[in-house]
Amino acid sequence: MRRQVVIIGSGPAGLLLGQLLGRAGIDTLILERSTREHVLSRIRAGVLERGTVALLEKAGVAERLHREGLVHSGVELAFDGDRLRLDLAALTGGAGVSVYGQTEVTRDLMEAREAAGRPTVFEAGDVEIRDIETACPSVSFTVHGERRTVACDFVAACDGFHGIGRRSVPEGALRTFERVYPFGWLGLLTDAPPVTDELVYANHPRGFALLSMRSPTRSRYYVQVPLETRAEDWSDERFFDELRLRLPAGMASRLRTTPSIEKSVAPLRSFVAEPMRFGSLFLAGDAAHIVPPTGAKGLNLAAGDVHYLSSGLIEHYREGSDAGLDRYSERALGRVWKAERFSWWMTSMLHRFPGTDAFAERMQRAEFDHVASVRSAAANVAENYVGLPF
Ligand code: RFL
Ligand code: PHB
Repeated sequence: MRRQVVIIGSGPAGLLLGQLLGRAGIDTLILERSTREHVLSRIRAGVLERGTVALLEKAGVAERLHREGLVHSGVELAFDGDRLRLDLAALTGGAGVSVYGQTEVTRDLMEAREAAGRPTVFEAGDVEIRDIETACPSVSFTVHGERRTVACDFVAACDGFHGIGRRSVPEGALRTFERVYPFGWLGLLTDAPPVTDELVYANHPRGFALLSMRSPTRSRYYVQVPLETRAEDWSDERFFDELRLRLPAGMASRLRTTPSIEKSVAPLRSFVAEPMRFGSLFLAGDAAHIVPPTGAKGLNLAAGDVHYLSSGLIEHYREGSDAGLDRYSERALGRVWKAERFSWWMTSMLHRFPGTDAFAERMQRAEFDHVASVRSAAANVAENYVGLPF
């Protein structure tokens, strides 16, 4: 069997790449380790930048997003009970973000792929990538106990941080950069109307808290927790009690304890692998970089990579030019590092770091006051939050 492009991973990066290439007449096969149901049950991101929305439009999968997604033209920061609303629209000349769950983006893309009859192999085990230093790479995998091999022109590793793609690059060809933060986020999803109209990111002496949402009837909340925290040890009551303690008084009093649909702990990490290409293998999304979720950038960065990679591949097949592919890593990384900076900055300003000193805490407060009082500082945060242009 032969395909033009084999995509590993059916998360947002792999699915969006498959959709954009498919619409351009390029033949793709997606190999996914998990089941379809498992991929659709992972609760992750909730905020889409305008560039991500535009790319989903281009991919022909934005109809439900426009119908059901919530457009937010502001976001709130809180510090020890003091509140600051960033008017994203006023600070950026009209931009905002869309609140629409990653689960929904994934579902829309999967349904579009199925409707177009493009192939995906779920539960593809032991994926192995070979000959990426040549123009004839191949990918082998096991499905229903049978080993298969597919030859192709290119392999796109969209298989997340723990995937096989990055590990298939020869030792020494990649340089990696990493920062692991000494805390995680405990997230809770609940069927209750959000207590605020916009997202609220709060720094409090007890730790960071975030009020987010998925729809007018579904809320998503997070609290900073020690790394060793187990979600099972946190009852819904305990979670809401802690969340209330970290919020400005007016918000805390409106927050009711409602049953959780999902509760999980996510560690926080910054990570970049350079370059994002080795021969015929391209890395995209979490396979190449991780940001802490504080800036809501992970899924959006995956979309940015897919924008550059899809246009390079389309140029290759349509015009016979490799200029876009040759520049892929450089163009993607330019945007990645800016988002790494923003996510690191938001994380540094809003969390309580164990063992930190009073000077570091005053610096956090000074950052908040600076954004609150200097318009250009607020505009800088707003421009990054709505997303830098591709
Ligand atoms: P994914 O979504 O991890 O998908 C990778 C897919 O590859 C499969 N896979 C394999 N398949 C075959 N063979 C192998 N060897 C394989 N190894 C792995 C996996 O099963 C999976 O299906 O990566 P992708 O597509 O790059 O997408 C990245 C995003 O999922 C991620 O960046 C975001 O979820 C990050 N993120 C957020 N991003 C935002 O833009 N806005 C947010 O508000 C936001 N909030 C978050 C987040 C991530 C969080 N967690 C849990 C890490 C909030 C949280 C709590
Ligand atoms: C979410 O709704 O899951 C979410 C929103 C904003 C973030 C991170 C996560 O910065």
